[in-house]
Amino acid sequence: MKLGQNKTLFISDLHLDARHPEIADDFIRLVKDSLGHIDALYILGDFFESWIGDDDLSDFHQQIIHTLKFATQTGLPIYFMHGNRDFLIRKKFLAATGCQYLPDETVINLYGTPVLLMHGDTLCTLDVSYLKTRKKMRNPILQKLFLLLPLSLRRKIRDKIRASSQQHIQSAASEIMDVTQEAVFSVMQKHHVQYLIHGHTHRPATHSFMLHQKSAERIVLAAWDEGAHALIWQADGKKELVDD
Ligand SMILES: [Mn+2]
Repeated sequence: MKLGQNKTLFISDLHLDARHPEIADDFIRLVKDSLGHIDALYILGDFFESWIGDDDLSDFHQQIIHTLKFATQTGLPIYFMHGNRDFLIRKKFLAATGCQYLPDETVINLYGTPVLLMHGDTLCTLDVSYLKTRKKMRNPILQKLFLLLPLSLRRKIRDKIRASSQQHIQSAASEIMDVTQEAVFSVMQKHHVQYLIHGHTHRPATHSFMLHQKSAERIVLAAWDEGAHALIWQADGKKELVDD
C-alpha cells in the first residue's frame, strides 16, 4: 500500500499564457517540488488565460501538457475544474494530461471533511451582465459550433472577447466583481458543507463565519500574477495559503 503524504494542494487562476512564460515556470517548479510530497493537486479554474480548443497545440501548450502528464504518470492525481476562461477544455486535453475532470460545485471528502470546490464566478451574483454572457458562452450548441470554426478564426474571436472582458473588468465597480454572502450561504447550505474553496475573484483570504451555529470557512485562492500561490490542506486539518 502506498502511504499518503497527508497534504493536498489547491491552486487556481494561473492564467497561463505564452506572453507570461515566468508563470508557467512557476507552475512547472511547483509540480516538480510537489511530486512525492502531496496526495493530490486540485486546479480550480482559469488555469489558462484562454482556451479555444484542444487542437490549439502551441509549443507553450505542449510544454504545460507535458508537465501535467509527467506528474500524473508519476502517480500524482490532478483534478481539473473549468474556469470562465478555459471552459472549452475537453476530453482530448484530459486524456493527453491524465487530469481528471471535476465539475464546478463538487464536494470532496478531504481527510474526512466535506469540502465544496468551485471556480467562484457563479458566486458573483451582482455582476448581472457577466452572468448573462456566461449563460451564452456555456450554451453547448454554441460551443460545438465555435469548436468547428478554423483555429485562426477562433483566435480572432478570442481576442475580441478578451478586449470586451477587459473593458468590463475596468469599468465595473469593485464590489460587483466580488462574491455575495447570500450566494455563499446558499451554495454551502445546498451542499451541506462548512468549507468552501474557490478562486476567480483574485482576493486571497480565509473568511470565517457561522453557518448553522457552527464555524464555517470560505478560502479564496490568489491569482499567480505576482508568483506562485497555493492552499495547502493537511490531513490534521491545518490549512495554509502560501505564496512563493
Ligand atoms: Mn475566473
